[in-house]
Amino acid sequence: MITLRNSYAQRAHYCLSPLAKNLFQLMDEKKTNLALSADVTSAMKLLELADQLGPEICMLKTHIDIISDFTPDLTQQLRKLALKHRFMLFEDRKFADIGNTVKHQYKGGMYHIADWADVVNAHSLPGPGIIKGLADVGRRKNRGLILLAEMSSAGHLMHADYIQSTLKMAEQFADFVIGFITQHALSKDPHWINLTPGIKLDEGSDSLDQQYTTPQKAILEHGSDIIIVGRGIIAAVDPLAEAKKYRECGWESYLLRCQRG
Ligand code: S5P
Repeated sequence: MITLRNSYAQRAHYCLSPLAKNLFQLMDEKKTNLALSADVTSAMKLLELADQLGPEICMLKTHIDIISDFTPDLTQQLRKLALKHRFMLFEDRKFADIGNTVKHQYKGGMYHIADWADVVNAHSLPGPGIIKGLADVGRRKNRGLILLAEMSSAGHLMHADYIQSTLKMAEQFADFVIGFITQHALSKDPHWINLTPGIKLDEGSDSLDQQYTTPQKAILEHGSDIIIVGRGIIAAVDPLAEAKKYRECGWESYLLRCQRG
């Protein structure tokens, strides 16, 4: 039986979403389960990070609305770098409205997110209509959606029943929803991708209730597949050297999990 402890390549066969399949394969071939959260406010800095750290990562996570000098050229350049270094673009938009509204937010406005982001995320709070709205736009572009099941911040309101309901909702759209933002794997089903933010090499917190766990704990104890790292890398003196450390740590933990079976 294929479980979460099998390799990414084996799990790829069980994905109903073509994008999820591609992502597992990319991780397997590139040997990285590191996503960089590039939370910077300048377009040039974002492009620099994407080019320099691109070879180390499977995904570049953006908050496009914090860029103070945004122009559409930025997202075109990001797409070029995603192709050059083979990583996916994940716009951390955290949609949270009714289907009709998120449709507009996803495809239009200033950012035209659906035109360049391989993956976006959404809260399950409004109910299945939010997924239907995003799927209307994203399916035909071969995009994927991640549902926020469990956040990393202290005192969040996503309790066990909310998390389970999020999983049930995802199951109805398994060709479009690729997995979850979560601190723990939600299901034994091998096709869901579990992405975990709130990762640093040392546990701790920040002054605004962010909580950190280590790559080893996230992957070996909590069933995470992709570690999302922001300040642990970008605030370092040498972000490239630090990214290599997180990459190695994430990949070794994954190999150990596969070995243990
Ligand atoms: O529960 C969550 C979900 C997300 S997507 N907790 C998070 O921290 N995030 C995002 O991950 C957050 O918006 C930020 O972009 C990143 C974590 O950044 P770091 O600097 O704390 O590693």
